[in-house]
Amino acid sequence: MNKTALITGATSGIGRATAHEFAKQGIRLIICGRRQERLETIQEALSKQTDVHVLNFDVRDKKASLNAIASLPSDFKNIDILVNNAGNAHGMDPIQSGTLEDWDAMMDINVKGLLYVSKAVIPQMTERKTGHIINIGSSAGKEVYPKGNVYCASKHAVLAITEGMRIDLNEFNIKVSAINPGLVETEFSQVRFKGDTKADNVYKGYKALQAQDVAEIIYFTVSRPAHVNIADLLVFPTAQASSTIVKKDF
Ligand code: NDP
Ligand code: 8X3
Repeated sequence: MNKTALITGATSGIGRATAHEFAKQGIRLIICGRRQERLETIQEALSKQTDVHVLNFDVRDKKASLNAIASLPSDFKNIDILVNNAGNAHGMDPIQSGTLEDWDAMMDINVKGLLYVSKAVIPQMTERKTGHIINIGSSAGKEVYPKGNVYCASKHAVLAITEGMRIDLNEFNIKVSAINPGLVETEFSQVRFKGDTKADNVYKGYKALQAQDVAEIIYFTVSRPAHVNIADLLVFPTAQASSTIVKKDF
């Protein structure tokens, strides 16, 4: 596939697995994240399969996001596939005891960060009348669960933005897709629970989705024929029926 993809949150979990999957398929990569060492390690590993450019910026920082994407060398400027993946849950508290810092982090990263990166990438897509934007939503964008409040709100926003993008970019031949996973075993819970032991139990007693499972779905989505757009996809591990119903072995 002679295409160029920009993946945010490529240093871990779903984003990193997607970078590996895309590299395997020959897609040229712009990998983004804040952890420089990881970006370089991934670049080194994947450069054997494809061209890889690294961008280190915090998606919360509007200027840094716009500047980083503007700094791309000319052979990486035409981005065919944008995977808006960077994001996390921060905390899991009832609304009456959640912290402002956690709320800011989720809205700033999951929602505003996605918008900043999209703002920087979309103009060359509209100009070329081609492109595919994949927004990583969540089952949390489809239903609200106890103590999920603001994380669920951020992912509901991602779904609304996805629909808005699909409508507004329709005339430019740009595909827009939301991929919405349930429980995926990544660093997500380490971040959510700030390293607390609570994180250790989230994926115990059942087989959660693995980052590779989602990466394969993302590649499937971007490799459909030109006339096919997977608009909105929900994927759970088999053990999960909804945000709150998970069949565990204990
Ligand atoms: P990980 O914690 O493993 O990965 C999160 C990625 O986001 C990292 O690469 C991290 O990079 C990046 N990131 C976080 N904050 C920022 C920031 N401020 N600026 C730039 N990059 C940032 O989690 P997942 O792979 O699980 O999560 C990826 C996406 O999938 C998220 O949007 C998440 O909401 C969504 N999701 C996850 C599910 C799960 O159960 N795991 C289920 C459904 C959706 P770095 O720290 O280097 O900046
Ligand atoms: C991540 C899945 O259930 O922890 O988006 O919200 S969940």
